[in-house]
Amino acid sequence: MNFNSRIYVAGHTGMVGSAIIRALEAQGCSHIIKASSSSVDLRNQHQVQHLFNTHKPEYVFLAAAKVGGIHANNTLRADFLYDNLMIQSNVIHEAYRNNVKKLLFLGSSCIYPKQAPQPLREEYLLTAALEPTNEPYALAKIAGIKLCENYRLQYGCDFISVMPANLYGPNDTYHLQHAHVLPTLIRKCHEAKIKQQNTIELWGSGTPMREFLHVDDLAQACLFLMQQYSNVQHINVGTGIEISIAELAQTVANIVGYTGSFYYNSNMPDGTMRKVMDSSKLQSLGWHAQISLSEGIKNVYDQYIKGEAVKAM
Ligand code: GFB
Repeated sequence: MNFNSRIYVAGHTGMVGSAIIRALEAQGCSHIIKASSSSVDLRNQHQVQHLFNTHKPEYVFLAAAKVGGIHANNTLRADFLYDNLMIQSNVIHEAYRNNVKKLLFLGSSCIYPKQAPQPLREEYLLTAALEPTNEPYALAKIAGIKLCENYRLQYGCDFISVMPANLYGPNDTYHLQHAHVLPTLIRKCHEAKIKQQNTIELWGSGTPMREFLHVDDLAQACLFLMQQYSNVQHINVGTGIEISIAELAQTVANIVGYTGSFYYNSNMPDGTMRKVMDSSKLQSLGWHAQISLSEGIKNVYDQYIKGEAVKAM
């Protein structure tokens, strides 16, 4: 991949896709192909065929996906399975048909079994049952990994899969029911501060542990892996640092300036109790995350209060 390569970023308006575009533009890449969901429905095979026939991309970052937090995953189950299976099948198959030089597919740490040993190593995939709240999304992402793996094995395609930790950053979604925990905490703490409320509802027990990765770190890792990694096995991208949801809530409250308390609604699910990834494979290639969680949250909150890079309230 070089400055003049034709690079298609599928999902360019999303948090991950827009971060990859920022990173590519910063490197001087000038031929980036973007297609909004209003012009191309990636679930539609004919529209994806037309897109590839027209633009002939040489490299593809497959960041398009239906995503959401625990409640969205748990309730929009058919949509998470169908949309993601269709999007990734169409894009990966057209990348094969059009002789794309390399494709990078983005998955998620929820592909690993619910009770897998920690930290999660790449080889733990498909060794036991999944977490029920996000089984449809995880199954779709596992199918995406297997598509990349098997197009490589059968046709020699240079398709790789990257599994990030829980992401946050610019262009996140702040929907109170459907978003992930970190943007939701920012919104809840900010609104409680403004309205002078002294208590905030959170979900589950507060005890699950999560590993958070800033999306700009992920974008750097994706560019690095596009250049450096060509292997049949997927690869983890994380920081290796865990935090409980209760600790995260307090961290966000301190940054936002919310001084009230939190209570936990146990009618809402905890999901996986722990999912910290072993990213030693990536680190051994020479890549490390650069953005600390507190620095990243401060940066995102600054943008949130300015109304920048914020979606779907
Ligand atoms: O970020 P989150 O929705 O996704 O939730 P997952 C993380 C943890 O935060 C869970 C708790 O234990 C939630 O119960 N939590 C507490 C809250 N309060 C809230 C709240 O107000 N909103 C939200 N959203 N959570 C998703 C998967 O899992 O992570 C996806 O469903 C994907 O498939 C994604 O893998 C990265 O980390 O539980």
